[in-house]
Amino acid sequence: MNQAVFISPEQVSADSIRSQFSSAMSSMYRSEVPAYGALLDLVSHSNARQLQSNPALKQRLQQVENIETLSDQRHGAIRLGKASELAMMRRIFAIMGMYPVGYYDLSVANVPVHSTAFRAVQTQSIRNNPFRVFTSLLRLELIDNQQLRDKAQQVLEARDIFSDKVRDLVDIAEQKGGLTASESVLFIESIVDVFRWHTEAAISSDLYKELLAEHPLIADVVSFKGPHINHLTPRTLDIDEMQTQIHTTGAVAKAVIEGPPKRDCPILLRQTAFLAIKEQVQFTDANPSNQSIAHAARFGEIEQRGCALTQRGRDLYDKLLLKARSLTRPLHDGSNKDQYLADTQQVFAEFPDDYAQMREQGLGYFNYSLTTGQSADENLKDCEIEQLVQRGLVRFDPITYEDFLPVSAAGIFQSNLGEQGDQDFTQNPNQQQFEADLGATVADEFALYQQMQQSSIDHCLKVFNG
Ligand code: OOG
Ligand code: NI
Repeated sequence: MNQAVFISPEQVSADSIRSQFSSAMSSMYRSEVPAYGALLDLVSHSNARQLQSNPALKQRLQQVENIETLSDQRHGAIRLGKASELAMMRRIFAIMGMYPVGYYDLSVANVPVHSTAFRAVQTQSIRNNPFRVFTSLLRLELIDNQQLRDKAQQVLEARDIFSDKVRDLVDIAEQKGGLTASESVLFIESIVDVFRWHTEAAISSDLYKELLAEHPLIADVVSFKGPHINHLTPRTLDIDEMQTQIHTTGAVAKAVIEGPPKRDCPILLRQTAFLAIKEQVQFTDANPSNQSIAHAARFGEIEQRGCALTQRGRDLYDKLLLKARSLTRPLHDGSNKDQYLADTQQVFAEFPDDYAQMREQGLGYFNYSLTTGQSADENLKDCEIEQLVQRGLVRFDPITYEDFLPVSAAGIFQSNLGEQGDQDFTQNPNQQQFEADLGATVADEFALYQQMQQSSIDHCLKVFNG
C-alpha cells in the first residue's frame, strides 16, 4: 500500500498529481455547477474570519494541518456500475497517492451500494493534500426485479468509461513508477473527463423511468455514459454558520447537519449539503417529445472535521447517535429539525467535550509534538510520553478525522434521492466481494490513526531519549 518513495528526477510526486487533480476537478465543477463556486467562496471567507478571530484554534490546527490550503476542497464522490470500473479506479487513484480505506455498507440505509474512500494514508501526504474520493459500487444483486436487473446489467456491461488515453497513461505510470510533468498534465485532463457530466444518456427515457421507479440511485448510475462526480466538498471551520448561509448561493440547504452535534471540541465529521440541481438529459428515444427529462444528481457539500476517535470513542459515538435517532429520526423536509437537534445535544452530553478528558479516557487519537519549553539539560532519559506532557515539554493536538460515517453518508445520499420508504434492503455487508471486485483489501482506519499517533510519540521520545 505504500507508494514508491523514490521517484526519478523528471517524475512528479503522487501528492502533487493529487493536488493538481483536485484543483482541476474544482475548476470543472465550478464552471458546470455555479452554486458550488459560490459555496467555495462563502466557506473560504468564513474560514479566514475564524482563523483571524480565534488564535487558539489557529495554533492547534497548525500543529496537524497545512492551514494555507484549509479551504481547498476536501472530498468528492462517484458511483460506479461494475467491478471492472472499481478495479481500474483503484489503479488510477494509486497514481495520485490515494488508497482505499474503510468499507461502508449503505444497504443498511436502503441505498444499494457499498463503498470505500480513496485517500492519502501517510501523515505528510495528508498534510500535503488530504483530497479524498468517496467511491461507491452499485449492487444490482440487491434488486428484486430480475428483469430490470438484467436490463441494467446489460447496459453497464456494454459501457466503457475509460478512454484509451487513460489506459495508456495508467500503464506508463505503473511501468515506470510514476509520471513526468507533461504526462501528469495529460493524465489529469483525461481523468477529469471521466468524471464530467454527460447531457446525453445511454438509455431510453422508458428504461430511465423504470430504473427511477426501482431506485433513483440505480437510474443515476445506469443511465449515463460515465460516473459523473456527484459532489465536491470544501472544509469549513463553522458548519453551523454556513448552514444558515447556504441559501445565499442560490441553492437549497439540506434540512439537518449530519454527524455529531455542535461541540467546543469537534469530533469526527459533520456535513451538510445543498440539494442536487435538476439538469436536462437527452435520452436515446426516437420520439423527441420523450427526449428530455430533468435528472437531479449533482450537488455541493461542506464538511467540518474534528478529532479522529479510537474504537472506544467510536463505539460511544455510535451508541449515542443510535439513541438520539431512536428519539427523533430527522425528516428530509426539516419539520422535526428542532426536536432532533435538542435530542442529539442532550444525548451527546455523555461524550466529554474536552480534549484532555478525551485523551485520558482513550476516546480520541492525538498528535504529540515538542513545545518550545524543552530543555536539553534535564535528565529525561527513558521517560514516558506522559511525563513529558505533564512537564509541559510535549503538547497534544487532536488528529483530524480523515474518513466518513455511514449513517451520515446515507443521510447525504437520501437528501437527494428522497425518502425510500418502499424499498427495504436488509443490512447486507459484503466486504469480501467488494475487495474481490476492487482487487485489493481496504485499509483499517483505526490502524492508520494509531500509527500516526505512535509515530508522533516516537518522534518526541527520540528527542529526549536520544
Ligand atoms: C456519496 C455520499 C457520501 C459523504 O460525504 O458522506 C459522501 C454519494 O452521494 O455518492 O460523500
Ligand atoms: Ni460527501
